[in-house]
Amino acid sequence: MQNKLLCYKQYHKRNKHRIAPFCGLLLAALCGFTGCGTEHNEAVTSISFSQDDSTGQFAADDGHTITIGFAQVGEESDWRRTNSDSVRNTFTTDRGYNLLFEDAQNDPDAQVSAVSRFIQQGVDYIVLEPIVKTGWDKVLGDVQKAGIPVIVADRQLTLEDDSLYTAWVGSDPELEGDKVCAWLHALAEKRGLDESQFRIGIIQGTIGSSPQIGREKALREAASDYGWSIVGSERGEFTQAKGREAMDALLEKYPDLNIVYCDNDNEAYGAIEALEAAGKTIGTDINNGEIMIVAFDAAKKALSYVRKGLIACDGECNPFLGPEIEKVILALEEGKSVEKIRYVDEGIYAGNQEIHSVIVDGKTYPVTQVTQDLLEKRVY
Ligand code: GZL
Repeated sequence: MQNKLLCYKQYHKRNKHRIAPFCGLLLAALCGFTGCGTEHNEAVTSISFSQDDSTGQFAADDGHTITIGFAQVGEESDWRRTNSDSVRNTFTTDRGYNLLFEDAQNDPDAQVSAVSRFIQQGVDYIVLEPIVKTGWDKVLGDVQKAGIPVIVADRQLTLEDDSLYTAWVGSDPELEGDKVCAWLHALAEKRGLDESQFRIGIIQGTIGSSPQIGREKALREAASDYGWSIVGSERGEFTQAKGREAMDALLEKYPDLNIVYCDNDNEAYGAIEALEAAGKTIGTDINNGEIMIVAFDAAKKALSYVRKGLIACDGECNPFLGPEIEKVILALEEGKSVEKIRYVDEGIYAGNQEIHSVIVDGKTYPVTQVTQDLLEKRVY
């Protein structure tokens, strides 16, 4: 591994993220830009990282570890498990990290308590994937007073004071929804379907989570634009079991429903089970009694269902956030400023090339056809 020694001065452990940009300039002046000049403050410690030329990733050379408190949502879905693996595989001990992993099991109060514990544990950074958008002002205020930078990932949160977090990286769920709805509209136009006959049931993810709110907002706006009917919604909690229960309830209440909008793949797996058990035919020929399913995440298993025609369209949600979070942390360690909000790239998948691309807010997004070759190469 060719190492580019990254050597810099760390001021005070707690406040480097706050004063580091200034400190970096001051130290650069003092050290004549050598990066590793003489110390000017007993609190200053010298840390050197090596950067692997092939991966571009850094690792601490001298045993210095960065302690990270990670407050994870739970293990409700394939997406979440892959997301947790991405974080665990990034912040390993041999790469210079001490990862304190707290799984809140989808309990918002437990997640707030975990963040409070991180303060007591004196972590260097807190990484939070908030179960729901609200309820974070008090505990993140305590975190700010303790001088610990917060990186929010995956889901968004609503705060009175945005200075309570340093950076956010993740998906844009409303755009994910816009793409899938644009695909539904394009399919209707291509096939000459009467969109006023769309009777859509929603299987909702965790109520109050940004993906549930964003994906549903996109659907309701599209329904209003194109004259679709949203017949009802049931809670699926992003899980397969609840997704099945939700589908059973929707079928019971709305027997003429013809499209199911699942907030994630695992709910779609449950919906497929329920529809097949009810003797329904799943497909896109809704004029002849088939029921069309669309979903989000684009996990490998779901894409195999897309290929089989069980899921008509799947909006990708990128779970590989570990390396993206690390980029933020290493930038802060180097005293650099970081983007406040950064969205990761995501695609949209369908079983055929009937619709080649969709346009959302003037931007064109290619629709990827799920082929056997794609499935074999799919990591997640
Ligand atoms: C979306 C993520 C959602 C996934 C679900 O960013 O938070 O939570 O879509 C997961 O699979 O449970």
